[in-house]
Amino acid sequence: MTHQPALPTLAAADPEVAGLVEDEAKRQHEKIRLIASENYVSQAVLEATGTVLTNKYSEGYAGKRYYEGQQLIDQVETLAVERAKSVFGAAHANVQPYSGSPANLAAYLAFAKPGDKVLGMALPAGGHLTHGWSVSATGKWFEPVRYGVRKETGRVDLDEVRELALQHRPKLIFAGGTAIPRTIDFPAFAEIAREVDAVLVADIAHIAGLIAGGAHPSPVGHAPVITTTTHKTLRGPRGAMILSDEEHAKAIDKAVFPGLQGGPHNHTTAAIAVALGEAAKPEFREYAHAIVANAVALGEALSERGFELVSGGTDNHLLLVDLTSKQVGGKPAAQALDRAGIELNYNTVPFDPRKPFDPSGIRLGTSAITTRGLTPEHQPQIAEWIDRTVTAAATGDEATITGIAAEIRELLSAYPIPGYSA
Ligand code: DSN
Repeated sequence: MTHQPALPTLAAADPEVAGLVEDEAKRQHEKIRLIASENYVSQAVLEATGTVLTNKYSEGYAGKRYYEGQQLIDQVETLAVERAKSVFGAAHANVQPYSGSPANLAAYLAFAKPGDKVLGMALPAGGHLTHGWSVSATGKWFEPVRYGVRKETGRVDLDEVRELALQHRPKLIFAGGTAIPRTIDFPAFAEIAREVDAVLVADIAHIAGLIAGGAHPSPVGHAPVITTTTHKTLRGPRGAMILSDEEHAKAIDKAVFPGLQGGPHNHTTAAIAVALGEAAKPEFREYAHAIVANAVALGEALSERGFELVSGGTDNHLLLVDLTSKQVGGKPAAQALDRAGIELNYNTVPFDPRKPFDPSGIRLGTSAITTRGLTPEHQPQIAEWIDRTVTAAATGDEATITGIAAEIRELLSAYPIPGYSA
């Protein structure tokens, strides 16, 4: 098995880097990837990413560039923009943000001034750093106000969001985050934003693919500004986009360039166009629904084994598990699971008494294993491996962990990943 496309020139020119890439491909093949923000892109997306488009500077937008030679780049970017608008039903799309954090920063630059209040979900409750968390520039340069989830339900407390919005009258309200296992109520957020005249920014980085595939309600028509990465459930290259209505389009474009960024990464733009082409196909709808079916099945199997799921389950691709009752911290559990062949990340849970670097929980997502072809029938076995590994981690039983890694390699040998084959 080798990396695909094959890397003979790289191997000859720089065997050290080629060797690391080959080893990473093998590592990805041999692990059950449950990192909720990761996926495996198609061979076509991989190929588009590694093209001569990386050689071109194209500051500006199609038809209005600061460099010559844009005959083809303009077409590539226009294709990505038109496909984004069509897949999501949005009036406007900017496909240039380098990743999710710069996309969110563009929303700040477009619609707020330093010192303005912004309302976002607290990081330990499931929000993102760029929604105003204190260590982020967004929490230092703006005045953050934070909402959380209800302790009894683990779900966003919309009454609290409304009260905070009325009390603080923020310029921006962020809906969305990185560890939210439940459907986001975009119409309710929109009503609150309207009441206080704030710009609602829906950060759909985690659920963009589910929205594209009809497995989560869309914020289009509710949030005038929508930011997203392109590499999570949407299964594109590492990158980002901002969708908006006509009213907010100009400010977004100005904020991305020249406000925050220089030249767009054209090879990434091409790969985003390819991924959006894939997302427009009927198979992608099946894929999006299969992701959710896998997450629900994995959640049920974990619950049956006594794992405590934040909010009791999931509506999307993501599960947040509180390991307190298993008497092991999230970090040692995640590290043991990685040794066992299951990669995920340790995560705070709402109202976590432990610190973010050593929290009580783990976060799981099913977009990558669904791409690989695993189905709900596989989830009881995955839950059993997780259970056995977590128990082994608590008792220091490394032999069990090594045995599970072999069982997992055996299963995965029948489910190759794109980008690594014979
Ligand atoms: N890294 C993203 C995630 O894992 O959800 C957030 O930045």
